[in-house]
Amino acid sequence: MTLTLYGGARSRASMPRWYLEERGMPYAWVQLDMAAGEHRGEAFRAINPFAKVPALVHDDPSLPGGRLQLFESGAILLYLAELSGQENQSAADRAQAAQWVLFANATLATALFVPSSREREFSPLMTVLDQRLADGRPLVGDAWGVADCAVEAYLAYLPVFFPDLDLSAWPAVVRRIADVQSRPAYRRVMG
Ligand SMILES: N[C@@H](CCC(=O)N[C@@H](CS)C(=O)NCC(=O)O)C(=O)O
Repeated sequence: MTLTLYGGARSRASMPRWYLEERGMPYAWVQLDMAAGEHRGEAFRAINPFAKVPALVHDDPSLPGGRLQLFESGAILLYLAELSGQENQSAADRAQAAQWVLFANATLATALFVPSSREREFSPLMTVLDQRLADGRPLVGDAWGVADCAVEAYLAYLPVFFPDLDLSAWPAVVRRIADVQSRPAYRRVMG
C-alpha cells in the first residue's frame, strides 16, 4: 500500500502530515509549488478537482480500482485514523473523534481565520476550550489521537499566524501549544 499526501508550504496539509508522523505511517510527501499555481494544474485537479490542498492518494490492490483519492483535511485525518489501527475503536469514541475534527475544521478554523467571526467568537470559544483542556487529558479516550491532532494543530497555528495575540487568559491552551511544539513528530513537520 502507498499513501501519498499532497500539500503546500504552510498549508493545512501539515495537519494530516503531523498525524502520519505521529503514527509512524510510511507516506510520500508531494509539496506543490502553490505560489506558482501548481495546485491549479491539470495533474493535481485530477486528484482534487477543487484545486485545494491537502489531498491524499491511497494506492492499494484491496481498494476498488486499486486507489482512493480524498480531499478535505478532516476526511483525510479520519481515514488515516482508521488505517492506523491505533485509535479508540468503539462507535462512541469514533463519533467523538469526528465531532472534534469537525469542530476544529469548521467552528475553530472559522473563529480563528475569518475576521468577521474572530471578533465575536474567538474569545468565548477559547474560554470553553481552555476549561476542556485544563486537566491535560486527551480529548477522546486515554491517549493522544486524531481529535487532539485536529484541535491542537489549529491552536498551534495561533503563535504562527498571530504572534502578537495575548493568550494569557487561556493558560491551558498555552500549555497545550507548548506541548505540541515539543513533540518530535510535530517538529519534523513544522521545522
Ligand atoms: N476545508 C479544506 C480547505 C482547503 C484549503 O482551503 N486549502 C488551502 C491551503 S490551506 C488551498 O488549497 N488554497 C488554495 C486556493 O484556494 O487556491 C480542508 O480543510 O482541506
